[in-house]
This record gives sequence, C-alpha cells and structure tokens, in this order.
Amino acid sequence: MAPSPEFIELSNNNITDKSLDRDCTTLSRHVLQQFESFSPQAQDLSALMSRIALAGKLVARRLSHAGLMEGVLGFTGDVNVQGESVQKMDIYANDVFISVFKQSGLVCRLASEEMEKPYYIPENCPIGRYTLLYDPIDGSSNTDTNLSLGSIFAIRQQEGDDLDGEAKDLLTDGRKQIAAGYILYGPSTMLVYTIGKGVHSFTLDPSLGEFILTEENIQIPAHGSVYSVNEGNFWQWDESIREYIRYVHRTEGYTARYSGAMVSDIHRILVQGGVFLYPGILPKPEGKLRLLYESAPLAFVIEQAGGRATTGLVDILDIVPKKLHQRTPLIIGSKKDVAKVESFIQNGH
Ligand code: P6P
Repeated sequence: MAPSPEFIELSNNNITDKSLDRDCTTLSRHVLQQFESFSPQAQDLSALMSRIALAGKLVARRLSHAGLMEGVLGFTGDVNVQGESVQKMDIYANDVFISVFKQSGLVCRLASEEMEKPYYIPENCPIGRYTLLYDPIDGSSNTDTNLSLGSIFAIRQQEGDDLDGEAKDLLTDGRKQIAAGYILYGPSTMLVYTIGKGVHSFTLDPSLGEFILTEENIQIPAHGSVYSVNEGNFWQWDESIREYIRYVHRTEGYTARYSGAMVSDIHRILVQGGVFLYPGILPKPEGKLRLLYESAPLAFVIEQAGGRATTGLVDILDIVPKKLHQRTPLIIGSKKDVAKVESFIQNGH
C-alpha cells in the first residue's frame, strides 16, 4: 500500500530528521562531503581529522578536570626549545597528539613547539605520508587560571624519503598545507578547520563525544572593532606600530581585547572581525610566534575565511622558513584592518 501523501509530507518535513541529520554531521563525514568523493585522499583526511578530534577531546577532558586532579596544573620545571617554562599540560597535550596517531598508518612525523626535532612514529613511516605540525597548547600560561586555551594544527604531505631524519621537506611555504585549524578550549570546545574548501566550525557535544557541525563556510567580516595586541610591549615596538596604536586610541569605534591565547583572540576576530597583532619587538624583531605550527595554520584558516595574514611586509603563507622553529611577526584578521596596519608599516600612516 503506497504511503499516504500526508505521511510523505510528514517524513520529509519531520523535525527529528533535521536535528538527527545535524547530529550525524560529524567531522569525518564533513571532510568526505567536502571532497564529494571517497577517494583515498578523502579517506585519509577524514581519518586524520578524526584523530585530531580525538586529541581535542582528550585535552578538553583533562582541562575540565584540571583543578580536581594531581599533576595537571603547574610547571614541569623544564624549559623547552623555545626557552619557555614548560607547563605539565604542554607535555600531556604534546603526548596526546603523538598517541592518537600511533598505529594509524597515517602520520609518520610530528613537529611540535615542544620538541626540538620532529617525532617519528616508526610503524607508520614506511606508508604514513602525512606530517602533523602542531602547538599542543597555545596560551598555556592560561592553564592555571582556567582561561581559554587552544591547540593549533596543520597537516602537510611528506615530500621525499627524509632519510636523514631532518625533515627538510617541511621548510616550505604555507601554501603546502593540505589542512589546518585549531581547537578552542572555552566554555565549549570548538574545532575549526579548513582543507582549502572554506572554514567550518564544530562544537563538541560531550553527551555524544562527537564534534558536531556548527557553522559552514565562515566568512570573516571585512572590518571589525577589535584590535588584539599586548600593549605591554608598546615601547619595544617599531615606531610604525606605535603610530598605529595611537591611531586606534584616538579613533572612535575601536576596542581592545587580548586574552593571552591567540587561538581565543583570533577566533573572536574570525567571528566578529578585527585584527590581531604580534609584531616584532626590539630585542626580537622576528617576533615571538612560530611560523610552521602557529602563524601558518592560522593564516590558512583566516585567508580561507576571506581575511589576511602578513608580517606587515610579506604574506605569512608565502614565507619559506629556514628552520623548523622559525618565528615571524604576525598581523592577521579582517582585510581592511590588516591593510590599515600595513599602511602604517609600509608608509607611516
Ligand atoms: P605575550 C601564547 O604563549 C602565545 O604564543 C599566543 O597564544 C599569545 O597570543 C602570545 O603567546 C602571548 O604572548 O608575550 O603577550 O604574553
């Protein structure tokens, strides 16, 4: 007996179906949808993103219990390759990203802010053609004060056999990234990613243990009121940056926001518009932020959302690093706001 027209109408418009379909739009499914195919590369990237999501869930779970567990908060007493004091959470998160890719056959090498040399996963290396570059905990100084934090990641295809274990093929420009994004550990845990087909955000549903699609094809506003910079460095900046800061101070419509974790600050700018700056400072003209696993991944995301990322003179994604932990000045955000900063750097106004 054919279904009645009323039944067909009900099933097509059934509210449950729509919310069910949304809840089933997990990260792995979304990646395959992006490719509109089940090609080997689509399957690889879907699996890679699923492992990154697992890492995010493990870090989020640890952070949510940090104040209740021994050995989560505080410093290890060590100093990392960057010369920064290492938080216990830095090490935990660094190890999480390594662990989720073991026995995956996907990732042979991991390069991280916390490790001087890339980490190789031997069982994956004969076939694992992908490299993960990541900052396991961005803004770790926020850990002990329960403020927002992030993880930043980028995926690159390994080029050549890397027989000397120096991973020299990673020293290429940011346009070689095949995927990038960040995990924001805030009131909710969000994962934002791009594979070069737009920027999409997912929110962790703890009751499901899944990241669920929240927004597709995010477009950053062309202008926003937020400027995000550590003004404590004011007297260490070049005069052109000081002039820009004086401009936003005296111009109506600007507001300062700075959290100490750039994933949090840049996510705000992705949603509301504006500009984040970490310029070079007199003792360190190259800046503080690392190119390969901080600035380049975020630049990929922001450019895919219609924004810009530059040193003030060169686009971030065009920089070819000379070393794995190379630093770079960073000006990133809405097109008009980045251009305004560039105008001060390039011709003083
Ligand atoms: P400062 C965190 O260590 C970080 O890399 C970014 O997340 C953050 O924006 C910046 O450094 C904070 O550095 O010098 O302002 O404390």
